[in-house]
Amino acid sequence: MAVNVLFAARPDRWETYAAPLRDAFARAGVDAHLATDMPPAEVDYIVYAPNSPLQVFTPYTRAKAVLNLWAGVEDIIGNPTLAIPLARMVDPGLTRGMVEWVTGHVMRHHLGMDADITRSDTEWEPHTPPLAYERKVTILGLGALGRAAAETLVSLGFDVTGWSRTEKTLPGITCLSGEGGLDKALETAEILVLLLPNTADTENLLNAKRIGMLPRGAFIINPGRGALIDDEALLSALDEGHIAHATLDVFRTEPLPAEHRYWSHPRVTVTPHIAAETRANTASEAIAENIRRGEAGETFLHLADPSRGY
Ligand code: NDP
Ligand code: OXD
Repeated sequence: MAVNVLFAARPDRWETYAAPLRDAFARAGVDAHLATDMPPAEVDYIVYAPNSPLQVFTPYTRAKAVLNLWAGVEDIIGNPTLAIPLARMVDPGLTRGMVEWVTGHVMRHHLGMDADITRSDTEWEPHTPPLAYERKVTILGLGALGRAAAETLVSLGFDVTGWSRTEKTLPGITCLSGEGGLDKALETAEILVLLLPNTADTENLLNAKRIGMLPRGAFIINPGRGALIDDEALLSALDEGHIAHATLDVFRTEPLPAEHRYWSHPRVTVTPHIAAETRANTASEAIAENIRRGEAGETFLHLADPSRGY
C-alpha cells in the first residue's frame, strides 16, 4: 500500500520539489502518494520546512517521521507538539555549496583580494600573500558541513583546526573539543569559520572575551547562524580593528534590518543567507532513502537529538 507523504513548506517550494521527490521515490522503490494537503490522521511522513504554516503536529497521529528540508533544526526541534523522530537535511548538493562558499570567502581574505581589486593607478604596491600552508584556519563545528569545508581547505594546503562537542580524529585536521579546546582553537585562528548549529549551548558563543582571544587582524566568516555571535561585541572589535573583517551570511533577524550597523560597516560583508541552499535533486534522494528505511524497519539517518538541540 502507498505511503502518504505530506509536503509542508512554502507553496513556491512545491514546484521545485514535486517532480524530484516523485522521481527519487520511484528510484528508491518507495510507493508514495505525495501531496501538499491530506487528512492529518492519514499522513505517514512529513517533508517539512520550518517556515511552513504547519506548526502543530498533534493531529498527525500516524506519522512516523518529520523529514526536514533544512540542515538547521532550531525552529522545530523544541516544538512541544513534535513527538516523532526528526531528521535533519544532510544533502550532498547543499554540502558542496557550503564548501564552495566557505572556500571562496576564505580565499578572499587569505589572498587579500579586496586590496588588489580596489587598487588605483596611484598605488602600484605589489604584495605577496602567504601561501595556504602558512595560514591558520579554524572551523567551529565539524559536522556534515564543517568537516567537508575543513577537508577541502586541507586539500588546498591550509593549516586547519576544527572544534566540535565530541572528540574526533580527522586526517590532516587538528581536532579539538571542549572548553579548553575552544580557547586553543580561537588563539590560533587567523581565519575563523562558524559552522555550528544554533542551540542553547552555542548562543553567543563568540562573545567579547572569545573574540578577544583571536589574533589581532583575524577574519570571521559566519555561515552558521546569527545567534552564534554577540553582535555588539563583534562591532566593537571591528571598530577597534582587532577583527579585520567579518563576512556574515546569517543574522538574528533575517532579512537583516535596514538600520543594522552591519550594512554600513566598512569591515563587514553581508550576504543574504545564501551560503548553501538545499538542492532539490540530491535532497529528494536523501528523503526517499529515509522513507525507504522507515518502511523497511531500519533506523532513520541524520536524526536530530532534542536533548542536544541539533
Ligand atoms: P551538524 O549537526 O552535522 O554538525 C554540527 C557540528 O557542530 C558538530 O560537529 C557538533 O559537534 C558541533 N557542535 C554542536 N554543538 C556544539 C557545542 N556546544 N560545542 C561544540 N561543538 C558543537 O550540522 P551541519 O554541519 O549540517 O550544519 C551546521 C549548521 O550550518 C546548521 O545547523 C545551520 O545552522 C548552518 N547552515 C547554514 C546554511 C546557510 O546557507 N547559511 C545552510 C545549511 C546549514 P559533534 O560533531 O561533536 O556533534
Ligand atoms: C539550512 C539553511 O539550515 O539554509 O538548511 O540555513
